[in-house]
Amino acid sequence: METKGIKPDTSSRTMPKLVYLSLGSNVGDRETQLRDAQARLSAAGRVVAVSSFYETEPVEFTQQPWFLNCAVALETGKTPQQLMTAILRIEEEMGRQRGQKKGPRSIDIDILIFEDMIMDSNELTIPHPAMHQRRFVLEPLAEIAPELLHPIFKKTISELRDALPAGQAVRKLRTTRPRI
Ligand code: PH2
Ligand code: MG
Ligand code: MG
Repeated sequence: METKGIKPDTSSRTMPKLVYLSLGSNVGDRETQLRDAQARLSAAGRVVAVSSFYETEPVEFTQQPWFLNCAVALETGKTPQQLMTAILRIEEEMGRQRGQKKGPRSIDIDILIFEDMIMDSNELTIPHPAMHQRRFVLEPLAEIAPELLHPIFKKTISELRDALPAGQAVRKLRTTRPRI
Protein backbone atom coordinates (compact mmCIF):
# COMPACT_ATOMS: atom_id res chain seq x y z
CA MET A 1 0.00 0.00 0.00
CA GLU A 2 1.17 3.49 -0.85
CA THR A 3 1.80 5.68 2.19
CA LYS A 4 3.38 8.58 0.34
CA GLY A 5 4.56 11.32 2.65
CA ILE A 6 2.81 9.94 5.72
CA LYS A 7 5.22 9.11 8.50
CA PRO A 8 4.22 6.76 11.27
CA ASP A 9 3.42 8.59 14.48
CA THR A 10 6.34 7.77 16.72
CA SER A 11 5.60 10.61 19.13
CA SER A 12 2.46 9.11 20.64
CA ARG A 13 4.22 7.96 23.80
CA THR A 14 5.01 11.52 24.77
CA MET A 15 1.95 13.27 23.34
CA PRO A 16 0.26 15.18 26.12
CA LYS A 17 -3.07 13.74 27.20
CA LEU A 18 -6.00 15.81 28.40
CA VAL A 19 -7.17 14.78 31.83
CA TYR A 20 -9.94 16.09 34.08
CA LEU A 21 -9.62 16.01 37.85
CA SER A 22 -11.90 16.71 40.78
CA LEU A 23 -10.41 18.36 43.87
CA GLY A 24 -12.10 18.43 47.26
CA SER A 25 -11.36 19.55 50.81
CA ASN A 26 -13.41 19.74 54.01
CA VAL A 27 -10.74 19.92 56.74
CA GLY A 28 -8.59 22.99 57.52
CA ASP A 29 -8.33 26.00 55.23
CA ARG A 30 -10.18 24.49 52.28
CA GLU A 31 -9.56 27.29 49.80
CA THR A 32 -5.82 27.46 50.45
CA GLN A 33 -5.58 23.70 50.14
CA LEU A 34 -7.37 23.61 46.79
CA ARG A 35 -5.04 26.33 45.49
CA ASP A 36 -2.01 24.54 46.90
CA ALA A 37 -3.09 21.30 45.18
CA GLN A 38 -3.57 23.13 41.87
CA ALA A 39 -0.07 24.58 42.15
CA ARG A 40 1.43 21.19 42.97
CA LEU A 41 -0.37 19.60 40.01
CA SER A 42 1.58 21.89 37.68
CA ALA A 43 4.56 19.66 38.40
CA ALA A 44 2.64 16.75 36.84
CA GLY A 45 1.66 18.59 33.67
CA ARG A 46 0.14 21.84 32.48
CA VAL A 47 -2.97 23.10 34.22
CA VAL A 48 -5.06 24.37 31.28
CA ALA A 49 -8.36 25.17 33.03
CA VAL A 50 -9.59 25.61 36.57
CA SER A 51 -13.24 25.97 37.61
CA SER A 52 -14.60 28.22 40.30
CA PHE A 53 -14.73 26.87 43.82
CA TYR A 54 -18.04 25.37 44.94
CA GLU A 55 -19.33 24.94 48.47
CA THR A 56 -20.94 21.49 48.44
CA GLU A 57 -23.12 19.44 50.72
CA PRO A 58 -21.40 16.18 51.77
CA VAL A 59 -22.82 13.16 49.97
CA GLU A 60 -22.53 9.41 50.54
CA PHE A 61 -21.00 9.89 53.99
CA THR A 62 -23.12 12.82 55.13
CA GLN A 63 -22.04 13.32 58.78
CA GLN A 64 -19.11 15.59 57.96
CA PRO A 65 -18.47 19.27 57.19
CA TRP A 66 -19.35 20.77 53.81
CA PHE A 67 -16.68 20.52 51.13
CA LEU A 68 -15.07 22.97 48.82
CA ASN A 69 -14.75 21.35 45.37
CA CYS A 70 -13.40 22.37 42.00
CA ALA A 71 -12.48 20.80 38.66
CA VAL A 72 -9.13 21.05 36.88
CA ALA A 73 -8.08 20.23 33.31
CA LEU A 74 -4.51 19.01 33.10
CA GLU A 75 -2.39 18.25 30.06
CA THR A 76 0.10 15.56 30.96
CA GLY A 77 2.56 13.17 29.35
CA LYS A 78 2.04 10.72 32.20
CA THR A 79 0.15 7.44 32.01
CA PRO A 80 -2.88 7.06 34.31
CA GLN A 81 -0.78 5.00 36.75
CA GLN A 82 2.02 7.57 36.75
CA LEU A 83 -0.47 10.37 37.31
CA MET A 84 -2.09 8.44 40.15
CA THR A 85 1.32 8.01 41.79
CA ALA A 86 1.95 11.76 41.49
CA ILE A 87 -1.49 12.50 42.97
CA LEU A 88 -1.00 10.17 45.94
CA ARG A 89 2.33 11.87 46.60
CA ILE A 90 0.71 15.33 46.53
CA GLU A 91 -2.05 14.17 48.91
CA GLU A 92 0.57 12.73 51.25
CA GLU A 93 2.80 15.83 51.10
CA MET A 94 -0.26 17.93 51.93
CA GLY A 95 -0.74 15.90 55.08
CA ARG A 96 -3.80 13.89 54.14
CA GLN A 97 -4.71 11.38 56.83
CA ARG A 98 -6.62 8.31 55.68
CA GLY A 99 -9.37 7.48 58.15
CA GLN A 100 -13.11 7.04 57.56
CA LYS A 101 -13.80 5.98 53.98
CA LYS A 102 -15.41 8.87 52.07
CA GLY A 103 -14.94 10.87 55.29
CA PRO A 104 -13.28 14.22 56.09
CA ARG A 105 -10.04 15.04 54.27
CA SER A 106 -7.71 18.02 53.87
CA ILE A 107 -7.32 17.22 50.19
CA ASP A 108 -8.69 14.67 47.75
CA ILE A 109 -7.66 14.60 44.10
CA ASP A 110 -9.59 12.21 41.85
CA ILE A 111 -9.02 11.39 38.20
CA LEU A 112 -12.39 11.78 36.48
CA ILE A 113 -11.64 11.39 32.78
CA PHE A 114 -8.39 10.51 31.02
CA GLU A 115 -8.80 11.27 27.29
CA ASP A 116 -11.39 8.72 26.10
CA MET A 117 -9.81 5.89 28.05
CA ILE A 118 -11.87 3.23 29.79
CA MET A 119 -10.06 1.11 32.37
CA ASP A 120 -10.84 -0.84 35.50
CA SER A 121 -8.01 -2.21 37.61
CA ASN A 122 -7.66 -2.73 41.34
CA GLU A 123 -5.95 0.62 41.79
CA LEU A 124 -7.68 2.74 39.21
CA THR A 125 -11.08 3.00 37.53
CA ILE A 126 -11.43 5.47 34.67
CA PRO A 127 -13.78 7.23 34.16
CA HIS A 128 -14.35 7.73 37.88
CA PRO A 129 -17.17 5.26 38.66
CA ALA A 130 -19.31 7.73 40.65
CA MET A 131 -18.69 10.94 38.74
CA HIS A 132 -22.01 10.85 36.83
CA GLN A 133 -23.98 10.70 40.11
CA ARG A 134 -22.24 13.57 41.86
CA ARG A 135 -23.35 17.15 41.52
CA PHE A 136 -20.19 18.29 43.35
CA VAL A 137 -18.24 16.83 40.41
CA LEU A 138 -20.50 17.65 37.44
CA GLU A 139 -21.27 21.28 38.30
CA PRO A 140 -17.62 22.43 38.45
CA LEU A 141 -16.67 20.19 35.51
CA ALA A 142 -19.52 21.55 33.37
CA GLU A 143 -18.12 25.03 33.96
CA ILE A 144 -14.82 24.17 32.21
CA ALA A 145 -15.92 21.34 29.86
CA PRO A 146 -19.69 21.36 29.21
CA GLU A 147 -19.36 19.53 25.88
CA LEU A 148 -16.89 16.89 27.08
CA LEU A 149 -18.24 13.39 26.32
CA HIS A 150 -18.36 10.75 29.02
CA PRO A 151 -16.64 7.85 27.23
CA ILE A 152 -19.05 5.20 28.57
CA PHE A 153 -22.41 6.96 28.66
CA LYS A 154 -21.68 8.99 25.50
CA LYS A 155 -23.38 11.96 27.09
CA THR A 156 -21.89 15.40 27.63
CA ILE A 157 -21.06 16.65 31.10
CA SER A 158 -23.85 19.22 30.97
CA GLU A 159 -26.34 16.52 29.91
CA LEU A 160 -25.26 14.35 32.84
CA ARG A 161 -25.52 17.33 35.19
CA ASP A 162 -29.02 18.19 33.92
CA ALA A 163 -30.14 14.57 34.40
CA LEU A 164 -29.25 14.49 38.12
CA PRO A 165 -32.15 14.11 40.55
CA ALA A 166 -32.84 17.16 42.72
CA GLY A 167 -30.74 17.45 45.88
CA GLN A 168 -27.02 17.62 46.66
CA ALA A 169 -26.67 21.34 47.29
CA VAL A 170 -23.83 23.01 45.37
CA ARG A 171 -23.13 26.75 45.56
CA LYS A 172 -20.60 28.57 43.46
CA LEU A 173 -18.33 30.72 45.61
CA ARG A 174 -17.96 34.39 44.94
CA THR A 175 -14.58 34.46 43.18
CA THR A 176 -12.16 36.62 45.08
CA ARG A 177 -9.18 34.49 44.27
CA PRO A 178 -6.28 35.88 42.28
CA ARG A 179 -6.18 34.59 38.68
CA ILE A 180 -3.46 32.05 38.04
N1 PH2 B 1 -16.02 13.29 48.42
C1 PH2 B 1 -16.32 12.09 48.84
C2 PH2 B 1 -17.59 11.77 49.50
N2 PH2 B 1 -18.50 12.86 49.55
N3 PH2 B 1 -19.11 15.08 49.11
C3 PH2 B 1 -18.81 16.28 48.60
N4 PH2 B 1 -19.73 17.24 48.64
N5 PH2 B 1 -17.61 16.54 48.03
C4 PH2 B 1 -16.62 15.60 47.96
O1 PH2 B 1 -15.52 15.86 47.43
C5 PH2 B 1 -16.92 14.30 48.48
C6 PH2 B 1 -18.19 14.09 49.05
C7 PH2 B 1 -15.37 10.97 48.67
O2 PH2 B 1 -14.25 11.32 48.01
MG1 MG C 1 -13.00 11.21 46.09
MG1 MG D 1 -9.60 10.13 46.07
